[in-house]
Amino acid sequence: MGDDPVKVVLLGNSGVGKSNLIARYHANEFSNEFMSTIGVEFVTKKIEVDGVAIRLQIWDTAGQERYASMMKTYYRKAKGALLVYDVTSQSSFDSLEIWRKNLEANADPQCVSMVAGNKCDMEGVVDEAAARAYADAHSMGFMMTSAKTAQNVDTLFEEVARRIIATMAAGSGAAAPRPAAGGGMKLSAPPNGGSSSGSKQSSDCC
Ligand SMILES: Nc1nc2c(ncn2[C@@H]2O[C@H](COP(=O)(O)OP(=O)(O)OP(=O)(O)O)[C@@H](O)[C@H]2O)c(=O)[nH]1
Ligand SMILES: [Mg+2]
Repeated sequence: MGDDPVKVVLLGNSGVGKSNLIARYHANEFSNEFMSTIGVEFVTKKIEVDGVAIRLQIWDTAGQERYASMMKTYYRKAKGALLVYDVTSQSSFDSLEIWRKNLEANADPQCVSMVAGNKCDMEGVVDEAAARAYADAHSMGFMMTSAKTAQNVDTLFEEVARRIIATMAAGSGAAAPRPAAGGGMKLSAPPNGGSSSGSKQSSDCC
């Protein structure tokens, strides 16, 4: 994949846990306090998936309606998208279709997507089978995650990276896999203002 960063965007209603998913993945952090994201932020993390090095550039923005105008720029050049809902909020799941259509209208047609049912450490109200079926129907991957306990967080980002690698390889035929050099990460703008720690979390299924 070379050293070019690969853009992944997180989408979903305000409060579903986008920033905390990124903070957990990037810095192994979680905050119980709800501080809605202002503007657009990104972090980068270099990982290796199936022997291929890839530098993910993970973008976060507020899921609030008033930021809708900046979304066109947000989607630009995204190779992957994570559509996040909160398993305790039916309306956050119902909104995914709006986010998906927005993505479809603005992102590159090659952009791969995954649905994440976040907050799976809590009792959910959203029917998981229906959520999986929805993801399937639109050729999106599906995963239940918890930014709080770290369940499936690494797996979620690794899976989207895997799908991006496969799509890029199929599209260009040029990207020769090269071994990853180190596990360096660069914090360009911390989602929750904290510093990195970087230890690996469990990725058992919920
Ligand atoms: N129990 C539980 N709470 C979570 C989880 N993820 C996030 N939260 C909580 O949900 C609230 C919102 O999380 P954020 O990550 O700020 O949500 P967001 O999607 O970034 O919200 P916006 O920036 O407004 O779009 C916070 O109080 C978090 O502590 C989770 O996996 N489990
Ligand atoms: Mg946020």
